Amino acid sequence: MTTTRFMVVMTLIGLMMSFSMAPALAEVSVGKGELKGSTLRIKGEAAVSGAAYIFLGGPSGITAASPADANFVLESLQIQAWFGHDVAGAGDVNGDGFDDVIVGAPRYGQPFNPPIQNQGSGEQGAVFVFLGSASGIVGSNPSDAHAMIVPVSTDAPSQIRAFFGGSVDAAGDINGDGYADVVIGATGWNRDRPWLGLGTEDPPSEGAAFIYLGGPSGITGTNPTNAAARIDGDQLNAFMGNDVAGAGDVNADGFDDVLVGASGYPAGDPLLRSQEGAAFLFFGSPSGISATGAAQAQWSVRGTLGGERLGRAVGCAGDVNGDGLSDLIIGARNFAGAIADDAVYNGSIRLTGEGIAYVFTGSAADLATAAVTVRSGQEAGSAGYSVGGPADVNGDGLSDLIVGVPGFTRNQVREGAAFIHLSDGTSPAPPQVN
Ligand SMILES: [Ca+2]
Ligand SMILES: [Ca+2]
Ligand SMILES: [Ca+2]
Ligand SMILES: [Ca+2]
Repeated sequence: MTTTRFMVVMTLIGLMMSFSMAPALAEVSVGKGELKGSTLRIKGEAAVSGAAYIFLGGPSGITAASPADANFVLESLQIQAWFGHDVAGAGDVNGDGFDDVIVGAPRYGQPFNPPIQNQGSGEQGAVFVFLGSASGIVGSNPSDAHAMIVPVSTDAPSQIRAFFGGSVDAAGDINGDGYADVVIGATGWNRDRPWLGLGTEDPPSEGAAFIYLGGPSGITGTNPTNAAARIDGDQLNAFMGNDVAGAGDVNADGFDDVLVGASGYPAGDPLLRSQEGAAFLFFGSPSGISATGAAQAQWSVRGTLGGERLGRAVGCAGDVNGDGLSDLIIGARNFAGAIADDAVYNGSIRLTGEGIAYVFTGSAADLATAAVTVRSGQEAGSAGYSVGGPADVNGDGLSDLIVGVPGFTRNQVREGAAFIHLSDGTSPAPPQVN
C-alpha cells in the first residue's frame, strides 16, 4: 500500500529472517499465506521474532540497499512471534492526515492462564497498528503501538494456533465515515471446533476474517470479541482469511468492499478436504459489514478442481478497465491447467500446479465472469501464489497486474518470477517476465 502524501512513497517490508532483500513495490511481505497447524515452521530456526522495516521514498525512489538502511524498524520483542508475516499500509485510521501501518504477528503468544507465561507457545497471534506522523512512524514495538489486537484470555485456550494476523490489509473506508478501516485474517480461528493442541492432529482451521473500524481515536477494538465484524469460514479446513484485502469500491455504491480468501474451502463434503478453495466479497455499507459467515457474502467464486486452492491470494487490482470501479485479482496457486494442445487430450492431461490468477472486473450488477486469467504455463509454476497491486506502472491511468509465480523456471530451475501485465483496458497483454 502506498501513500503519495508530500511526494513520499512508503515501502513496508516484513522480514522474519535476517537475510537482505531488495525493496520491491509498495508492499512486500515474506512468507505470507498458508498457516496450517504445526506445518509452518522455519526448519532449524529456534528463535524467529520478526521485524517490519519501513523505507521512505523520495524523488529517487527507494534508495536503501539493505534492512540496515530502513528509516523505521518495528519489532515484536517476543520469540517466535513471526511479527511481519504480513504488513500493509493501513490508510489513515485516525484522520490526522498521516497514513498508518498494520503489522501481523500470527504466532505471537498471549500469556493466558497467568501466572504461567507461555509466550510464544500459544500462537494465537496478534496485530499491531502504528501511527504515522510528520516525523514518520510513532513507536517501534508492541508497547508503544497505537493499537494491539490480540485474542483475549477467554479465547486463548480454545484458539491455540488461531494465527490471528496471518494476513492484514487496509480495508479502505467500508462505512463511509472518512476514517480508514482494516481487515485481519486468522486461518486457524475455530468457531465451532475448539482445538486444544493435543495429539498430532492438525487444528480444524475454519478460519475467519475480522473488521476493525477507524475513528477520531484510531482503531476501535482490542480483541476478536470486539471487532466490528467477524466473518467465519464455517467449514472444516476452509482456511478463511488466509489472505484478506481491501477491495476498493467494486459495486459503485460509494462504500469500500472487502475480499477474503479461503484456500481450503471445499466444494463438497468438508471431511474430504478437497481444497478447491474460494474467495468471498463483502460489500461495505453505512453500518459497515454485517455478514457473520462466508455464506453471507454478496459475491463469491469457487475453485472447481480438487486441490486448486483458489483464494490463496486475493487483492484489489485497482481499475484495470478504466470504468471507475475497482476490480479484483484472485490467485489459485495449485490450479492444474489443461495443456495447450487440449484438442487432443480434452482436458485429460493437465499441468499440475501450474497456478492461475483471475481478474474480475467490478460492476454494480454482476462479477460472475473472470475478465482476465494469468497462468504460468509450467508444471508447478504456482502462478497466483501471491498477487499485488493496485499499481499503474506506466502511468496511463489503467491499473496493471502483478502476479507472483514462485515456481517459474526460466534460466534457473524454479527461480521464480513476477509477471507484470500492462492493461490496455480491454484485454490482457502477454506476460512480461520481470
Ligand atoms: Ca493517521
Ligand atoms: Ca471507516
Ligand atoms: Ca461498495
Ligand atoms: Ca474497473
